[in-house]
Amino acid sequence: MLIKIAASGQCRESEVTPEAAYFSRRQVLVGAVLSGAVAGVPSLSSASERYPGVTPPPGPKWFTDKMAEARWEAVVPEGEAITPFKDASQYNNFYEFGPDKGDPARYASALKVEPWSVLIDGEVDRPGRYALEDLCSESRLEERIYRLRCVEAWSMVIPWLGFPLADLVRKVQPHSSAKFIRFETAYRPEEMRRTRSGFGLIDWPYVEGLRMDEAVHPLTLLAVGMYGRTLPNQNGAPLRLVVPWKYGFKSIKSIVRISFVRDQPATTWQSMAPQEYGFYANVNPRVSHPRWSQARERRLPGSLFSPNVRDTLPFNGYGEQVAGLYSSMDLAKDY
Ligand SMILES: Nc1nc2c(c(=O)[nH]1)N[C@H]1C(S)=C(S)[C@@H](COP(=O)(O)O)O[C@H]1N2
Ligand SMILES: [Mo]
Repeated sequence: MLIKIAASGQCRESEVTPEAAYFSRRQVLVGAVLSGAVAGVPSLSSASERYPGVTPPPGPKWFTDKMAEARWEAVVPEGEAITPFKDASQYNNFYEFGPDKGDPARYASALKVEPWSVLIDGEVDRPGRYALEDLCSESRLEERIYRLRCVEAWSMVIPWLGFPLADLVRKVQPHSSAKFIRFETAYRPEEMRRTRSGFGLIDWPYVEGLRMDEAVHPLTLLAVGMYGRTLPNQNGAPLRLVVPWKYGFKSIKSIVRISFVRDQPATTWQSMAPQEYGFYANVNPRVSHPRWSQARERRLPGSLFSPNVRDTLPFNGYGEQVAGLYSSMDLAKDY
């Protein structure tokens, strides 16, 4: 995968910074990586010029302010088309609003996303309840165009707007005893219609987790927007995780709690069906789901007559950047 880094839509050779070098090499220490930002070239085109047809709703002031200095196209997968906004925002998995792909778009507007705060707890120096704008106050928004591969064998290419999870980790200062991060989605039965029924399979709230080295990897993003606007509710507003080399279920939506913990947390899908969904959930064409192959995927949008099927890549195409995190593991066992 080739990755282009630019401060604006125009990617000039001179703007390809050491970050680009990072992404083409295997091992570089985290922290040095994305902090050396491209010099402040003003972004020339507005979000609406980039994504014609996407009408940004009025975002909160902190978001608008940050957009003025967003770094566009910080990561771009070479030669792949961005999925139309319509598909990315109408074909969703967000089980709190129902099991059908159209349910989140239909029902997630009931979720009240402003104001929003996140509880930071566990093994950290600076625990507390943070307003969302305070959590990202020191971070610059970046646009990351990532492949998203669902465990159900469909995929999209989505332009996220967010900041590295590593920024947040640095801000709250975990202790060395914190080996994993546990994330929790809001659980609000009044606003999330599917969580009201007593017979759902899922034990709410939705929970996900990452090992600390995965969490601080520079590709790991906390997204607050997509397609040059705030996140639609159905995509996990106002704050969701994006881990592009893992199956989509790791990318937990509408986060209200981030806990720094000693032990590997019990996560929603892994707890529900451990023989089908692992904690690591790295995209792996060689490890089949017990009920279907993971070797190929349907890139959306497609149609019955043109299903747009392609080979699934190890680590969803991000192996060069992340395979080193797993060098001592058997990924057929730790799937
Ligand atoms: N809280 C929560 N987060 C979630 C889910 C969910 O049901 N609830 N579904 C996951 C799955 S299976 C996928 S594929 C992605 C889908 O993200 P998208 O709808 O923004 O494309 O969200 C993930 N995050
Ligand atoms: Mo998924």
